[in-house]
Amino acid sequence: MPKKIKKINSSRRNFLAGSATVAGAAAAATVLPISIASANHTDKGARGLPSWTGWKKRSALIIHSDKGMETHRAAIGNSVITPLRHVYIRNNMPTMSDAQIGNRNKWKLKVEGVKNPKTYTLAQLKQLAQKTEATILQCSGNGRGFFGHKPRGSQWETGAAACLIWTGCPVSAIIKDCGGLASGAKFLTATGADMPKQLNPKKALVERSIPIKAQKDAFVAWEVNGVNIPNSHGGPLRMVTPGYFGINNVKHVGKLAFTAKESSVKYMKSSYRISPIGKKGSQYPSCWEMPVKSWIVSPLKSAKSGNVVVSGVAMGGTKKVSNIKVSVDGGKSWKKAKFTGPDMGKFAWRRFVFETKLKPGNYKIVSKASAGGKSQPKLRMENRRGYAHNGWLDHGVDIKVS
Ligand SMILES: Nc1nc2c(c(=O)[nH]1)N[C@H]1C(S)=C(S)[C@@H](COP(=O)(O)O)O[C@H]1N2
Ligand SMILES: [Mo]
Repeated sequence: MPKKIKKINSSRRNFLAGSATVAGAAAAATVLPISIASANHTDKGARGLPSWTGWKKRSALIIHSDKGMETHRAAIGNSVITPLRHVYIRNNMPTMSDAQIGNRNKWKLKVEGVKNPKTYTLAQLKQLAQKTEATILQCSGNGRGFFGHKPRGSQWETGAAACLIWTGCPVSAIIKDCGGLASGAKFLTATGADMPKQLNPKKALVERSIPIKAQKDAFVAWEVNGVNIPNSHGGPLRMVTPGYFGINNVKHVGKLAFTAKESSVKYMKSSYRISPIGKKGSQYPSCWEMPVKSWIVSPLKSAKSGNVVVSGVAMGGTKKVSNIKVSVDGGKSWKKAKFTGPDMGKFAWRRFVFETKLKPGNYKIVSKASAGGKSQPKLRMENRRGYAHNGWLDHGVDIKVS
């Protein structure tokens, strides 16, 4: 069992914020078991953070509500992997408490829709197969704050996204161990165990279906950036769906089912559908695969004239990001930027830098990534709830050079 750390402000905690490198994250694993108590959604703990995730770094986050906090644009770090204390939180249901979770290694995962249905404990999954992979966790509504029609929901700008290293058991190994898929399986459906019992599952169960082809990349993870997945990020076991939007990465996962149909709960049927403004319904596309996207991380407001280093992150969604361009004149002319830092595979983002000489004046700096033969569009795709924004214009920054 992870040791409980009561003093959330201790220097050992702060150490995690600095663990932005892979080696640092791995080193953190040996000294930093995490266990966070309390599932009370509204209880404000130390420094304005909700107590159920009081170990977060307050200054790295913008708190939108008691269910959503995003990383400041300047706080995703310059080491590819996002420090865990800076990572955004988005809850549809309250985070499960230590008391609800119990012994982490005894956590159960039920598997259905296979030849031989089984229930695994977390300890058994650890012995079945393992993989470690960097992926991007990004809320479908990241960038919603840029929409003109003020869609309902957290007004995220760029910070409902993180690049994280997970360790878990591949879904393909589970399927194999269960004798293969049952016939007619078209979707991989994952169910969270976080819904309070008194609620109606049709309305409140976090259950998400993704196309069955995603099983080859998907895994159920127990570790993130070298530590046990904290409760507020869906520990002790969480679905990781590389290349797919945040909601499909079901936290506190208790069941995997290989189903003929998509789940009929609200979070599948009507929420997370990309529909025209004023329309809704299950006939519209679900928030599944993420599109190519990039944004600038620095500078954000001002710079000194002379040599200016522009930096940011670029992601390909389900494809490898191949190219990144920067414009300092609002998109009239573009130049190639350079990727820097480790290439952690197609599901991770890449950090980019662009060096330029700027005279005093006002500049609109924008970035445009390409992946799999597609480039970011200039404009957002207007839609009711403000999902899947990858337009480059809104993600630019207005800089005053003096
Ligand atoms: N069980 C469960 N899984 C969940 C959620 C939830 O509320 N419950 N929220 C989803 C949403 S909308 C997003 S964007 C991500 C957020 O993950 P994070 O809070 O670890 O950043 O988890 C997804 N998985
Ligand atoms: Mo989300």
